[in-house]
Amino acid sequence: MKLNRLAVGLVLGFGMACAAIAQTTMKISISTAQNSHQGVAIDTFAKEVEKRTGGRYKVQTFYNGSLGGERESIEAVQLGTQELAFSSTGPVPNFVPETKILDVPFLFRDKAHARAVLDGPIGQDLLKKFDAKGFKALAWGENGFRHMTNSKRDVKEPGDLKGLKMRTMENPVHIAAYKGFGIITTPMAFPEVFTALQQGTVDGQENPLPVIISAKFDQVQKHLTLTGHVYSPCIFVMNKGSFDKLAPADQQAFLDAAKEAVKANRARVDEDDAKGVADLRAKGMTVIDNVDKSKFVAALAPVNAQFEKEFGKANLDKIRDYK
Ligand code: EAX
Repeated sequence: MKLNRLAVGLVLGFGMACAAIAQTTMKISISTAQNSHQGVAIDTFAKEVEKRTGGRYKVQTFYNGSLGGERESIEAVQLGTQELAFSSTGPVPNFVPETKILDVPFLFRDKAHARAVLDGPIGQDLLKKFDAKGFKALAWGENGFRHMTNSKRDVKEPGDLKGLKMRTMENPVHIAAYKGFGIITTPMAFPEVFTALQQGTVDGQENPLPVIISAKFDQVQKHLTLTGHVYSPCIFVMNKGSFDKLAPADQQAFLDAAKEAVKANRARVDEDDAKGVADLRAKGMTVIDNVDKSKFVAALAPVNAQFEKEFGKANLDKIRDYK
């Protein structure tokens, strides 16, 4: 009798201890620093997931491309060797071709327009396209409007871009567009960019202010022009199997955590955009902040005609006219 009670007690105690420590750890990565708009995104995500699942799920965060560049991390998520990634859409068309349309230059008027499209039916439909490719896309986040930097000259007119050797993302739409500017394009993973700029393998690159600042490109680039030539979304992707295995309430917790993370991410992009130019000038960059955008748009007219053929003018207009 006494022994039985002891046995029951032991079993109960062991069960409770197991419940208390039943914790699953998942990995998430970014290519930028922790102190960046993307770092804020995954730090918030990790905190929210832990909070919303009562600590049963823990998200381990990796920064600076320490698990690989964006293409590699998305590949790892697809394979399931890594559960999650927060990435720009740069390499995403290689996995989900439908997302290509979002990287068309001069498609979005401003951040409010882009955010409305991504949060609205067009963006939400695109998220569903990831399902068939082994992903669960949790939410759209933001990288920001991309601007050109280089070490050679001030870019005031589209013609000034001609002949510059620039690193681009591994994104077919970007590569086609920048060729249209007369740029010599060199696709490269982000973790290699700083060294390539430093060693002069390339003259320049293009990225949003939050990336230029957090990657300290001011140390290796002199000239910045606020071209805002393309809006760069980010996305939270998760391995589909890992997501499907979660209980419905936990799936909701992950989705809600991503939503909270996006709020913090966008707020940080706004903050960096607001003070970025002054910061970068203080660090010695020349910043051209008054280009005539219509000239840059005009320079891309032939490429844009190609994009209208590829994506359908109606589909592009649906995004352009979205209110
Ligand atoms: O996501 O590769 C890029 O230029 C990206 O904008 C950067 O990794 C941040």
